Amino acid sequence: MSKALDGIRILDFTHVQSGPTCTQLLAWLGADVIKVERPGVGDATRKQLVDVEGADSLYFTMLNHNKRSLTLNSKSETGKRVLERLVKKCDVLVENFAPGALDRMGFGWERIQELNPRMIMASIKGFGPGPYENCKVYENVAQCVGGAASTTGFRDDVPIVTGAQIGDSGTGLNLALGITAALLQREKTGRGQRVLAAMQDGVLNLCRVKLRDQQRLQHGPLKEYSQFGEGIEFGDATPRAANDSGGGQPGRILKCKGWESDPNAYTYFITQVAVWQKICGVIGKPEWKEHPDYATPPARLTRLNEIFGAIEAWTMTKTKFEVMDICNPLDIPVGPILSMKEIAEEPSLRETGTIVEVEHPQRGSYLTVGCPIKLSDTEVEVTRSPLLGEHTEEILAEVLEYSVDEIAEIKESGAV
Ligand code: CAO
Repeated sequence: MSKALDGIRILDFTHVQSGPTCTQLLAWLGADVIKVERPGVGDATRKQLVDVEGADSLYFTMLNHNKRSLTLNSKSETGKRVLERLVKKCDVLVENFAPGALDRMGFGWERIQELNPRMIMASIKGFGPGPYENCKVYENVAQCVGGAASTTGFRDDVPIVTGAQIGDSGTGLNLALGITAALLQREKTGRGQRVLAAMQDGVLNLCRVKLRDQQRLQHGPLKEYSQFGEGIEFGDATPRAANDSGGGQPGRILKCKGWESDPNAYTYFITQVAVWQKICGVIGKPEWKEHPDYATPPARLTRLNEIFGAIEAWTMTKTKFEVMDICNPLDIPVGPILSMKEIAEEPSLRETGTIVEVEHPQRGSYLTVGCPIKLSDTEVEVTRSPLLGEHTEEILAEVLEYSVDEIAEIKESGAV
């Protein structure tokens, strides 16, 4: 079966998490991704969080499937010549170096355009243009400067970063979309272009409902937040709202049977307006169905603690899966808090390729996440990440079309 991005070749200058997320996705969709790494060193994550001595870490393998690895010292004279040829042979250059690194290497946007006017140059940076554009940024910094941390956590406690890597992997997804759009536009214009995805922008984009609430605050308290019903005044910024949904359909995380010993024996429970009467029936409060203090969404807003208390008294008598089994047929939206262990063992996620088991020569088999986007005409087969420099000779010969003697010379120079 052909794949969506067949024939697209990517010069992958990415490292750590954000950029590799993007190029891994492009590789899954069929692009030929050539990961360029420093000889003898490679992507720093290869040797970070090592769990199997001598093997590439899970951190690296889980971000670099379906790629080929070329080692190249792009700061040496020979290395620069090889890189020039690579730029001419590729469609897209993807990078997430610290700001200015590519210019210092001699491969800024103007040089890239001279070498290959069709090339798309795609970058992830911590910040877009402005006062912080030269800053280095990691995941949690992005979550803090993008508005996620100030709105996550409990009202009376410190700001919290989330376990979801919204700054790194989230921005990688944005960049992949930008690249595919630029490839489509190139079909019409014949020209490449620059694509920038800033991590601050990516996090903020995912926090839009909190910016919505910031503006709603100017017109009165946020009535869907628990703090309204508790009579606690709002300040001048969107507060942390713990597990409140904060939207038009109030929801919370509630204890389920076993919560005393199992840290994940909880369910999310949404009191969707359309199923209010069914909720009252399930939790044994039929009198709330028509009672004026409970029957309408505005009436319920000042009573959320009492209402969720009653729902929790019911959920605590059931396991989180029983809650799901009872509520789903009634269209009541609930979701068990699944642990990573439960997710890793969930057969349906294996069947869809969302979780995949991969064989690796240094570490044996391990689990990884598969492609989260399913295309009916592009079957994704997850193949293991490359060893450092595993494809150097192959790429020099097949992609860059160097002769045997030239390859020997390049190797002799220490550039690869
Ligand atoms: N050959 C020769 N030199 C190479 C090379 C190669 N193949 N690959 C990288 N280098 C050089 C770079 O040119 C750079 O050199 P200079 O500093 O002299 O310009 C140097 O290696 C280090 O690159 P870096 O500054 O990007 O790496 P770092 O470890 O110091 O910083 C990070 C890492 C992530 C903070 C920074 O790259 C960054 O801010 N990136 C943008 C934001 C981002 O993606 N953050 C998410 C990271 S995941 O949490």
